[in-house]
Amino acid sequence: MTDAAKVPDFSMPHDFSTPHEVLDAVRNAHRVVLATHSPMDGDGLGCGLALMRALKHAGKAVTFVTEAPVPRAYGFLPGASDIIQLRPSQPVPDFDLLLGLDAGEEDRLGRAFSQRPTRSVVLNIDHHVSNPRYGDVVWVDDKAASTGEQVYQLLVDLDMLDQTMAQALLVSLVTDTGRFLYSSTTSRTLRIAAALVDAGASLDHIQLNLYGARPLPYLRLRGRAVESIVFHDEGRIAVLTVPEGFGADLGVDVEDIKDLVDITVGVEGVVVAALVRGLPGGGTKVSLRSKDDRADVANLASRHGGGGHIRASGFSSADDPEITVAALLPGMRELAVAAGR
Ligand SMILES: [Mn+2]
Repeated sequence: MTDAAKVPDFSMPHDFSTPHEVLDAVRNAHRVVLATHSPMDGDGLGCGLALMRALKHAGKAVTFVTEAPVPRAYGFLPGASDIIQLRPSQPVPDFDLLLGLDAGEEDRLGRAFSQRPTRSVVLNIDHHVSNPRYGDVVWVDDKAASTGEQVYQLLVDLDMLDQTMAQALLVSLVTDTGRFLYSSTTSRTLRIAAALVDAGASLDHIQLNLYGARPLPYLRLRGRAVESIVFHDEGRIAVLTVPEGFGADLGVDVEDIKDLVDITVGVEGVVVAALVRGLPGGGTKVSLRSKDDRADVANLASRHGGGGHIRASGFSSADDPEITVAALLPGMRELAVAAGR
């Protein structure tokens, strides 16, 4: 702290409120479909559960759809079992509002977007800096550490927040900020977390049910992953390649595999890390992480057709993992150099 430290202002910043078009779109809707990126993470799931509950209370017909299984780890949250996993041939329920949550690209909403009714409204609520602003009503706030921050504000402005919604949104905040430790965490994040706790949400409940209750297969998977990390450039770059089917014998979720990226970037000395996942039916999904703002992985991901945040981003490739890694490494080396020593 400098001696010129300002008197802290504990009020919410004035520049943060729900855009009125967003409030109008939600208020005017009758049949709402909620969707997030597939497979979903804790942020999209928490936002969807909170909104599902709120909009049901408001008398609207609401369906929260997904095309990938709901991660089992979040089964402790009320409403998680009401999320509809669409079968490949199953039509998306009819709707007049599609509420896209935490989806940095429209494609990530799946058939809820691609098969939307002609006269429906698409509302895009997201915090990814690379969001192309798809949809009819757009609320992208790249200062938000999670979409949960935006949905918190939306539910406050609709005067609908209750304890159950607050708990779901606290999961959004906690999971997307690495338990409030990532650089994306702001004082606003913490103020909103405090407000959620005031509304009855419990951090201990999340600790006991999520981080303090890891299934043994999840931990075994992480052990295997540690053995498989390949380091480059004197340990400043870490790449973990997981072939399709990695951990299948353990019965883990896709979400558990995606979490492995935190191990790669968590190693001492690593500046830039990648998790390179082979996909069923071919192709590769890459998650990038950085420990230094000068190593901008959003920029690197965008060069490969993806996007995200400065320190967390990703992209997809039609190539297999080996070719993808070879194409990716030069860019990772540039970032490791940009970050200095
Ligand atoms: Mn998010």
